[in-house]
Amino acid sequence: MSTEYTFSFGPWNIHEGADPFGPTVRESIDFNVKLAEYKKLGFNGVQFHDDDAVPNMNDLTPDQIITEAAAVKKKLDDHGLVAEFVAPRLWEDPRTIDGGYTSNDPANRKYAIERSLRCIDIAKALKTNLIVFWLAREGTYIREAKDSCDAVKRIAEAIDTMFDYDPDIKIAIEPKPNEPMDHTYIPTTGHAIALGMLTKDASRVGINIESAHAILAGLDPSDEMGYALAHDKLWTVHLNDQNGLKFDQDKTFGSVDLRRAFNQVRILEKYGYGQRGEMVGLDIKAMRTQPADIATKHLSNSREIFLNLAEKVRSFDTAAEAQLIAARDYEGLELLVVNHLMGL
Ligand code: GLO
Ligand code: MG
Repeated sequence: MSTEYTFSFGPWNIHEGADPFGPTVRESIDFNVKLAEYKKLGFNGVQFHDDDAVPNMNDLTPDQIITEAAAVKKKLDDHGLVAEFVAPRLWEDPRTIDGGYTSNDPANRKYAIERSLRCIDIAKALKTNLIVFWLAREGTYIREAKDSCDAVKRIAEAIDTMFDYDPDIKIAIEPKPNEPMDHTYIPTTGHAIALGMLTKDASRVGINIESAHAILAGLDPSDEMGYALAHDKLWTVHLNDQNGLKFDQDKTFGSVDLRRAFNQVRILEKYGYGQRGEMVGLDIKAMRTQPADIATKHLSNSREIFLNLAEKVRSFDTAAEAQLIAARDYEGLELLVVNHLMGL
């Protein structure tokens, strides 16, 4: 049975095109207008930061936050959309300059935990139990600034506090090795899964693998996926592409390395990813050069490339593959794959 994939992206993937060296180049699009785009582009799932749902949450009481989030849930229902996950945005507030859970300042650590509990309230109001942890500033610019042993324990303690607060939530860690930090404490899938073992319930800690982040760590995204799948921990993905070791590019899926993308789809297909409700999440930026009226193509194109690659996976000659593997003819296997991708 072929998986019927459902796709998701976050509202930040439709954006104004600013980069560190230049201002915005496209008008801001209202959240409600973005929601109306989802179905047209072929997407059912909405990924959220807590403040995508409740932008002024720092100025509101917990009850007010829940009321606002419930209104967003109503909008999702009106558009026939579902919330896939909510992620606490712990990298913009002045109190998270030096990290959230790993900040050296106890008052700032307290803020990070409070904010995470409000993020859980928002997730519950949006009817999702999945929290994504992109641990943006949980790292250092210089090694001596923090204690790396303490830091990891502090992240685990923060997770425990969240688990105590709500018995149903699960946390999918999105590892990334660098940017904005020089080094982060949870750079890879292996680190993230092992971090789960320091918490009170490892079964509630899983993974969100982003292709570009794995590549930035010098790893192959499909192997990272395989590692997570072996632990039954691949709970969502952030598919995109990345042209080598530079800033996090978030390019259209498959646009740099088609074979690398094929192998990601291949392992997802092989292990039935999506059949238990996991979504094919994208995390992709439009090029800065893209005119505003066509600045959503990166999303629909990535979805199309994913689905076409799923067909390529299904039509791959697995009998020839098995024979070549048995003969240890990996040169032959290489040609089989490349010819298949070339449509030969
Ligand atoms: C940045 C991350 C970021 C997260 C998002 C969800 O490098 O990929 O986009 O995925 O904030 O937590
Ligand atoms: Mg991401």
